[in-house]
Amino acid sequence: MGGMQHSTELFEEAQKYLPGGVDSPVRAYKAVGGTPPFIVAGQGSRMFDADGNEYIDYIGSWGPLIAGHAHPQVVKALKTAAERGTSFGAPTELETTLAKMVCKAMPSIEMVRFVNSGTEATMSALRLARAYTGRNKIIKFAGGYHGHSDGLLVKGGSGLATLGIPDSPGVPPGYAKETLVARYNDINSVERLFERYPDDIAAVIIEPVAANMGVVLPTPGFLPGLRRLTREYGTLLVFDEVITGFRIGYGGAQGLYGITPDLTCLGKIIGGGLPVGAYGGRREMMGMMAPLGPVYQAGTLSGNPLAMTAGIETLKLLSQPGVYNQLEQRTEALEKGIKAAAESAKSTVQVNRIASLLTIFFTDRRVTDWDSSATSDRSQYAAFFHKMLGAGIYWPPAQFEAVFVSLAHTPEDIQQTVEAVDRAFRSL
Ligand code: KE4
Repeated sequence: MGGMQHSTELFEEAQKYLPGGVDSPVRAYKAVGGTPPFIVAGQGSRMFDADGNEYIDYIGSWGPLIAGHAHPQVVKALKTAAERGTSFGAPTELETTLAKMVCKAMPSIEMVRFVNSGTEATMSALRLARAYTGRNKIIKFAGGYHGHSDGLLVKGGSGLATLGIPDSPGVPPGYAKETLVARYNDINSVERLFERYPDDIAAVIIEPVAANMGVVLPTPGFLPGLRRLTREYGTLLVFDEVITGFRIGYGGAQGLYGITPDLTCLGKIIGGGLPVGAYGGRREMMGMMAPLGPVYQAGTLSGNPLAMTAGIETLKLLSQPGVYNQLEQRTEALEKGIKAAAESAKSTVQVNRIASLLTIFFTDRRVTDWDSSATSDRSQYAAFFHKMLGAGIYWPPAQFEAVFVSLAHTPEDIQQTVEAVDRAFRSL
């Protein structure tokens, strides 16, 4: 490896002007320690840092780059689009084109609005849910992350069925108390909240497959149970598919599990690496959004031509036959290699995987919710992370994130990664 001298200097300089030297906290390596390499380029499954180091990349910008870095088809289309101008603040056909692709992929979405981030998507979807139902409370799940809007930076109060409390300074307690927190995979914890607040809950928002407590799959019956309860109480079911949308299948988690949510939030992949978010649902509901209806939401760069172009090209690549089989095969091989390495090194880890999403938890407990995920040994994870980084494998710099495998990852990449995992486990 080419050392870290230049990244270290760049990080020192960045910290003078950017809080923590970064524009998003996870990038600063607080969870794993050390200096984050400053990246200068990506190509396919690889990233290159300012010190000449090359990495096999398993974050893919935290999900968007399912086709790999700088895919030729995406870059070519972006160049052409950019030469026509980058933003108009006026309607373009590109937005309709991507909207049609989204609606075709997820039939629960009859109408969609593009925004610039997943945060905006969930914030707007919950405003719509509150306007549509005339109710104020929402339910989220411990360990679920839906972006950083005030009402979602909330943790469970003490005991169960209590009002949420702020999970960050700056969130007014008045906002937090409208958010109730349930336990993922525990339908009774949701039922108790509905029994306590039968007429107050506008929406349940969930990552149908959780990826922000590490990857945690819904147990059979959990999602159908949520659909049943929300219908029974006149509450909207909001699927936050910012990560799962077009990731675990072209139809997202709703396609895979056969659940029809009332609203869906998207992001990441549908922008192909450019800033994007989206929310959508039935026409009668989306028709409440300005300028059609009274619920306000707007955005200078919403639906901008570059993000639309990158999203369209990425979804075109994902709609090719065999794409999801390839992602499944690559990631299954990675999972099997990790489990074999753990076995031979006698490491107690859990590996949760679905499609091309995977997390290694450093705990002997099966991970089915936040409480079990939180038993993971963070210092072990940090040591593992640095062993992998030193071996040229860019693993997520935090235990409670997901590994993202792309179409650009080759069998040789997977083999090289498994060998690095084997060496890392043996050294722990
Ligand atoms: P953004 O506002 O970061 O585009 O999206 C927020 C969001 C919403 N919903 C889900 C399920 C998400 O995972 C996210 C953002 N994901 C994190 C990674 N866990 C983004 C990485 C970061 O915060 O830097």
